[in-house]
Amino acid sequence: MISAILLSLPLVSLLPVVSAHGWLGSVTVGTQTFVGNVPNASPTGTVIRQIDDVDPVKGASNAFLNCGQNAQLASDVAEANPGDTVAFTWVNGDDGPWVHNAGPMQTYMTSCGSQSCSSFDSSTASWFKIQEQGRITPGGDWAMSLMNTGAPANVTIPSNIAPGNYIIRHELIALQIAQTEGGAEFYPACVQLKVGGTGTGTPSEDELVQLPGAYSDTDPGILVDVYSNPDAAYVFPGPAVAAFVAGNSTATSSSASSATTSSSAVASSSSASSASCKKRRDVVRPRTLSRVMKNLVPQ
Ligand SMILES: *[C@@H]1O[C@H](CO)[C@@H](O)[C@H](O)[C@H]1NC(C)=O
Ligand SMILES: CC(=O)N[C@H]1CO[C@H](CO)[C@@H](O)[C@@H]1O
Ligand SMILES: [Cu+2]
Repeated sequence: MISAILLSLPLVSLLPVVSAHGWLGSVTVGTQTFVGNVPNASPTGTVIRQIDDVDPVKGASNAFLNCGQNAQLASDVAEANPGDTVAFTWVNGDDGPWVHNAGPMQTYMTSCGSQSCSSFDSSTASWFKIQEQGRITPGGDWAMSLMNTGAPANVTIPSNIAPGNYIIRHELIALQIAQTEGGAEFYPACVQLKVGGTGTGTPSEDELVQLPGAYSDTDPGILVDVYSNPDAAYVFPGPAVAAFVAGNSTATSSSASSATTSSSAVASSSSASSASCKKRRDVVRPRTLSRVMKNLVPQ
C-alpha cells in the first residue's frame, strides 16, 4: 500500500531515463587501455572477452557466471606486471556511466597454464580471489556507486604473484532486488593477461573455486536486503582473498556476521523496482526509497 503510493510519486517520473545493466567498456592495465567489444557486435582485437547481452547473469549456478553472457575468447593479451593497477570502466547499455549502486565488487584470477589465455577455455578453471570491495564505510555507500560518475573500479595485481598467463575476472553483484531469491544480478567480465616479474606467490589448493560453483542463491551476501539493515556487516560470497595477496585486509570483513533479510514493506517496494530496472529507471530510486522508508517503517 505505502509502497504503491511512493512509487507513483511524480518525483520518480522526473528522474532521467538511463539504460540499466551494462558491460565492461574498457580496461586499463598499467598504462595501456583496451576498449571492449560492444556486446553482440562484430568483434575486433581486444583483451576483453566479448559478451552478447548487457543483461545480468541471473542465478548462482548459471554457466555464464564464468566470464559473462556467452563470453567468447578475445584475440589479444595484455602485458602486465605484479603491482600494476587494473582499472575496469563499466558502462551501461547506452555506453554511459554504470548505473547500479548497491552491491559488492570482487576480483578473481585463474592461471591459463602454459598456453596463452587467448585460447584458454575458462569454464572449468580454478579461480582464486584477489580483491573484494563492499561499502566504503559501514552503513554508507557502496564502492560500486563511485562508478556512477564514470570512474573505474581499481584492482592491484598481487605484488608477489608468480609470472604467467592469467585471466583477471572482475565481477559486480548488483543487489537492489536481492531480497528475493534469484534477484541478485551478476556482471562478470574477463580480461586476458600475461604477467611478468619474478614473484613466487600462488594460491593454495583450498583457496581455489569454480565459477559457477563458488556461490549459492541463498548465500547471505546474495539473498540479502541491503536497504533494511544497512549497518549489518556484508558477507562476501565465495572464498576469502587468497592469503598470498599482500595487503588483503578487506578479507577479514567476510567473516563478519550475516546481514538480516527483508522487512516486508521494503521488500515489496524494492521488488517493484525490479520492473523499473527493465524500464531503465532504477538508478536513483532504491536509495531514495529506503531513506523515505526509514521514516515510515517502525525500526
Ligand atoms: C579508482 O581510482 C580513481 C582515480 O583515483 C578514482 O577516481 C575512483 O573513485 C576509484 N574507483 C573506486 C571504485 O574506488
Ligand atoms: C596482509 C594480510 O592481510 N594478509 C592476510 C590475507 O588473508 C589471510 C586469510 O585469508 C590472512 O591469513 C593474512 O594474514
Ligand atoms: Cu541492471
